[in-house]
Amino acid sequence: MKTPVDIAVTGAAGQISYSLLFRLAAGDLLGPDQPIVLRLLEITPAMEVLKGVVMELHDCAFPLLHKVIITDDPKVAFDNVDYAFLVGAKPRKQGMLRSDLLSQNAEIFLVQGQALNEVANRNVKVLVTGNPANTNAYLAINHAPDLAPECFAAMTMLDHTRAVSQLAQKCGVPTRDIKNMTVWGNHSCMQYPDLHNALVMGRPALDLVEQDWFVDEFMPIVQYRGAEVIKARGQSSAASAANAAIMHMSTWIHGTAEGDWVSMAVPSDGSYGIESGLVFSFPVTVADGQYAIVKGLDMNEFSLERLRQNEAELMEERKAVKHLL
Ligand code: NAX
Repeated sequence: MKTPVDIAVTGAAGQISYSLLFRLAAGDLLGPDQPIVLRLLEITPAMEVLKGVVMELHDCAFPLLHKVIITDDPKVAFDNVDYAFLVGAKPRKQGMLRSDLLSQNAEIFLVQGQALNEVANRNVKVLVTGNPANTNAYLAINHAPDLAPECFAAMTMLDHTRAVSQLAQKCGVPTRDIKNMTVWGNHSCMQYPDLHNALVMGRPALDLVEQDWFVDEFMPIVQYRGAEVIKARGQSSAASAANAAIMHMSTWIHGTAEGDWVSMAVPSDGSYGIESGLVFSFPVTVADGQYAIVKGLDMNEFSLERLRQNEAELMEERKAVKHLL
């Protein structure tokens, strides 16, 4: 049997983790012959709930689940981890200003960035899901100076899979026939789900769907999908978010398929004119565990304007947390 691999999950008693943990333990990330240790972080008041989740994990008798560690100390949770899913964050409460939400979450990711810096494996892959995901990742990167910024990414994979699914349904094809989908920018309603490079069975998507559908239906459906799920379910996306987290990390480990790419929010290197360092969703390919932004795509004025709007929103978010940088 292989040596177990340590995986940290924060917000482990929350909704997304209630799906994520069981999929990790079932081998959905690292395969059927890789044992894992789950290191679960929660805030102290959520420990009792977390104990219940751990009982259920044990009750599944997963052959690959070597050990479960629960803690409210980030340094224990991140000790020597290879993979960290930063899911836990404070939800926006009624009457709370967006700037308050940004600041409160920024403090969480500042502390977690520092802890990762101190104790995580130097090649750790850290996926930030907790919102506002891009800016939280930016904060964590800034407080982990001894880790390469490329150890971090924020999650726009759920936006990506939502976009793939909408296009596949519209064209009446299975999702596997959609390639080169891109969601640019911030994981917010400002995001830009872009069909200009998407292919449907090898043909340009924009030859197959009307421009009006792209702008007036596809884009808002993807941008506001999270709100629609809340309206219908009374709770935010959870199983689909967990699936996206696994898909993001799995692609980061195993690579993208030949001729395809995915959307990941990663530190900008200035590509497409986006301010360096901002955590921005780009089309990326992955090989040997390293992501690379897809360069040189032709961008029309419509697309460039949407990229600039996303950059401006992320710079505003950064301004709201600058006292913590
Ligand atoms: P829940 O509120 O169900 O769970 C969050 C958990 O995080 C709670 O159990 C809470 O105690 C814990 N927590 C809070 N502060 C913590 C800290 N400092 N350390 C460790 N744990 C902490 O939310 P859930 O539905 O699971 O969503 C989690 C986060 O994902 C939210 O911020 C949510 O907005 C975000 N999402 C991001 C998505 C994305 O695509 N990037 C999509 C889904 C989701 O909306």
